[in-house]
Amino acid sequence: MGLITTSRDGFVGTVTLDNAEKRNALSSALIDALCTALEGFRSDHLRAVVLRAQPGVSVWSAGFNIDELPEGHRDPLGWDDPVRHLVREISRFPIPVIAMVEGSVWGGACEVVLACDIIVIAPNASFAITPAKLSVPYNISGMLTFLNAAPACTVREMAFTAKPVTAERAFDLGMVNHIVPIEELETVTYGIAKDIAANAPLAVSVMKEQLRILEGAHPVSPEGFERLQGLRRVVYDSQDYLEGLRAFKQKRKPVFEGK
Ligand code: KGA
Repeated sequence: MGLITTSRDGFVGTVTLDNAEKRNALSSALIDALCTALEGFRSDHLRAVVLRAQPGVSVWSAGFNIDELPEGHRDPLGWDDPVRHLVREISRFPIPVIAMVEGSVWGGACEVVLACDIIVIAPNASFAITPAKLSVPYNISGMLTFLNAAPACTVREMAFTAKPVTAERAFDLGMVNHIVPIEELETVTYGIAKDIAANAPLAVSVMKEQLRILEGAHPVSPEGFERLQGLRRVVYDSQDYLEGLRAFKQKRKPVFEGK
């Protein structure tokens, strides 16, 4: 079974997440397929890409494939983690990527959407930052994706409570570009894609790269970086981390003890 489908219309490419059975959880296989599709669009010189799920889904993506997270004592979200690859691929991709979202977006998928260049959502979209639900120490560049997308107090509330924010609130906070009735979602999204495609692709891609470098220009001292990595290690070495994974697999609420 395919995990994604792709299509193209003129200069606009579309990648559709197509594994509703597993709620489009971001498995390494799905991410490989998605990155391969993006590379194909790049070599064919497309000018805008829409990233979407199948129409009518209630879950756009359930985030990291929790079944693939390591059992403990290993950084679960290190440099080579598939979601990190995908976020880097989208943000370094020389073509704008537009996320078109209906349904709920969880954890790593929330980061993936927020890493896209433009976000168009339906009123039933919602976004949750979930590491605290699982006792996973999110990685540093991932936290920066959230900080670049939402005010710091919003990131704190979302990260500490792990509760979804509604589409309307995400729009009011400036986290997304447009919220439109579901019947207009495709028209508005593909209208933006066509506007981009009609412009000069070299200028667009260099502006995208300028914005990426400027957004990422947050100096962290080596000591600060090592401190954060050390603190993250305490979390993935903990009993709570194992409990978070176990509880998900056993379909029950986790019992966290802070150790
Ligand atoms: N990873 C792996 N499998 C998943 C999954 C995930 N994130 N989410 C769902 N599945 C599987 C689930 O185990 C079930 O498989 C199937 O998808 C349908 O899910 O059929 P199976 O083999 O039992 P379910 O729960 O029955 O669907 P639902 O009732 O429609 O509920 C949908 C939601 C999205 C609400 C529910 O599946 C859910 O809560 N999923 C986890 C959402 C989440 O917490 N994601 C965060 C993932 O972690 C993450 O991104 C990290 C590491 N982070 O934030 O740090």
